[in-house]
Amino acid sequence: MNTSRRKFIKNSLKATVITTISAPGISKAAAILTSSSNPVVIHTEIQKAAAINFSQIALPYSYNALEPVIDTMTMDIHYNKHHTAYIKNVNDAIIAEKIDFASEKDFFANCSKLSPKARNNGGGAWNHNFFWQVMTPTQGGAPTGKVIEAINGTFGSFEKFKELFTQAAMTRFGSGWAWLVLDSGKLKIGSTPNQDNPLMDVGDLRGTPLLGLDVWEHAYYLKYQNKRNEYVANWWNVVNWNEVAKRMI
Ligand code: MN3
Repeated sequence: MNTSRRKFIKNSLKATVITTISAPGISKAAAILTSSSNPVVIHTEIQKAAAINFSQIALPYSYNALEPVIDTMTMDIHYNKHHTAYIKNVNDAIIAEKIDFASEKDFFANCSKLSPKARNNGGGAWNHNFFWQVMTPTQGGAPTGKVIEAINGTFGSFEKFKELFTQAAMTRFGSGWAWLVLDSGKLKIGSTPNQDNPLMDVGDLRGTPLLGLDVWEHAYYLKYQNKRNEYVANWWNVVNWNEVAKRMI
């Protein structure tokens, strides 16, 4: 966290404490202030309470809902084992390393300063919450409205867009993600390694994620084994274009 931001938070917290104390009936904050001669202690106490905490969203559909594209066992293990572990591990890191960013946005914008544990598990926590939401059993097919207009305007056609996105997914060596992002009003396609994402201050691909595809082997190996190309080709049938549209602000 940079100095000016630290100062800002410290000052705003101080202001909060003073305001609180001037109100009657809030004895706890007053007690902290009066019992301590060191204002830094107050700052630390309050900042801990405001620290970020990642939580796992409820899966928006049942484990078998994306069959036959994503099989039930893969969905169950992916959500209940892999994703749950990322959530637990990032929250452990936040506590152990006293990470005190107040928002996910700030956490990722300062990712280059975090430990590998915080960065990798923070990415894993966020990326999967995103991934579950951009899939649906009831849609798939082609996007409409402003999404198709933007895609056609940038890539020429939906087919060309799918070709470029598939290329990003296929050429990501090892584990990672393929993304469609909005960067300063422009659509971009790219990929990130491991659990990195375009919100992080690392790597070349930056922007607001609109669509993301997990290409870790754990996402497809039980059903597709080494055939990542078939997984990617079938995945278009479960893309939730309404969620993509919501993120295009
Ligand atoms: Mn995964």
